Amino acid sequence: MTQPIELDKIRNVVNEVVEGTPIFDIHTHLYAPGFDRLLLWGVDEMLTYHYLLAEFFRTTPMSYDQFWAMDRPAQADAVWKQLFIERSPLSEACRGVLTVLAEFGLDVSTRDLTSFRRHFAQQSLEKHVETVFAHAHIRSLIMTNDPFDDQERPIWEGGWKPDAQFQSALRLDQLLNDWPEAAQKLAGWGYKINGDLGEGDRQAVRCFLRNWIERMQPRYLGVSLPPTFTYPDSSYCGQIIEHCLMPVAHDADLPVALMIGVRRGVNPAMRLAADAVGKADVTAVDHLCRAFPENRFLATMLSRENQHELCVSARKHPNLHVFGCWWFVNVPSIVEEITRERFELLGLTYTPQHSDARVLEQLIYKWSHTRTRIARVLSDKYTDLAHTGWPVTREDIGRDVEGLFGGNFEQFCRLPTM
Ligand code: FIX
Ligand code: ZN
Repeated sequence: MTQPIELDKIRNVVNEVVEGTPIFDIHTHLYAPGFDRLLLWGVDEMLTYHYLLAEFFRTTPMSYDQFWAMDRPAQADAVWKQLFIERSPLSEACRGVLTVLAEFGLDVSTRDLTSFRRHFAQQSLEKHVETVFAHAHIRSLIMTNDPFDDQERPIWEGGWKPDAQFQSALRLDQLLNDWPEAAQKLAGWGYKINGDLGEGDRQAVRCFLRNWIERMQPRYLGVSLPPTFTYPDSSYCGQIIEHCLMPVAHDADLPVALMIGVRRGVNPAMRLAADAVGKADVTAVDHLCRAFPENRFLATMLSRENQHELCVSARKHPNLHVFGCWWFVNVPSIVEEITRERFELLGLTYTPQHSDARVLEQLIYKWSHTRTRIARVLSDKYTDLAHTGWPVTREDIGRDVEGLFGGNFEQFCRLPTM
């Protein structure tokens, strides 16, 4: 065994290891450059991220229609003026934009959006992707891939294949949350569906899932669910889970990612920024893990109030892997609280964070802000450990952080670990 770290050096070593360990980002909304316009990047996209728009609409007399009628640069100008010039940009989403600009060496004290735009206009996309991965210190990421998305589907049908850097996840929101609409689409694509979700329809849905698993080679099958989600349940969603999703995921040896607690479209005029949060019933997760012990589940919940119960569920079910501080709980104060709670209840058997990045450069701020919080909590935990006389070594910290930053997920998914 190597030398234990002295108590007063633990914080420095944890910071170094957390900074120096590459990350496998297991849930994003980014696309590989081969997806063309679907990959969003640049300062105008960052400024019009839906997290910022929800804040912008609180500050402007402009109507939703007026805002949506403008082109992207004009929208970004409006957001910059309201959120960065007229008031200090101290929300987490605003600070994120500044973290990114500063990381590229741009002088944010100039407040000169035109010069920031010039920097991004000079980049070539392929090279820029590499630069962003290097700055964020990411080794791979997982996209969110939706066969029901009319822009995305043709790219897969054209033969696009995931690679080590941009991996895939098969997203099934429409199938599970809106069966009547999904049934019509499946029928339109040639599946034999009559809409009653009888055995014929179930067979067709299983066939659809197997076809897309074959095509996308996903790391997991994922779905976001409302706070009212419950299981067992005689609803279409409950039936599809039981008769289609579980058997197919089991046979393909793929985990199912449950993202629970989103109330979609609370203010539809805000478009992507329209969604809100609700406290869900964690017993649904318990029931699934118990009813399908041969299946594996990844789970994240949107409500702060659900986090503790989810940890307790994971203690009861080895086939449940908790991940990420999702969306509204991805703010420093709550990340710190949740991460502390998870270390205390689950030790090192979970994945603390995913980025949920929608714009390429957001990888930089989402991970730099997260690293700071994780390092702070981990330092406290190793210090407590050292106080008992347990020898804390750099090797042990390195091993643990590799697990937290992707290794635990790879092991849970039975992927080859890096
Ligand atoms: O459902 C999801 O995967 C959510 O993360 C998104 O719908 C949401 O819009 C988002 O970007 C949150 O970070
Ligand atoms: Zn997401």
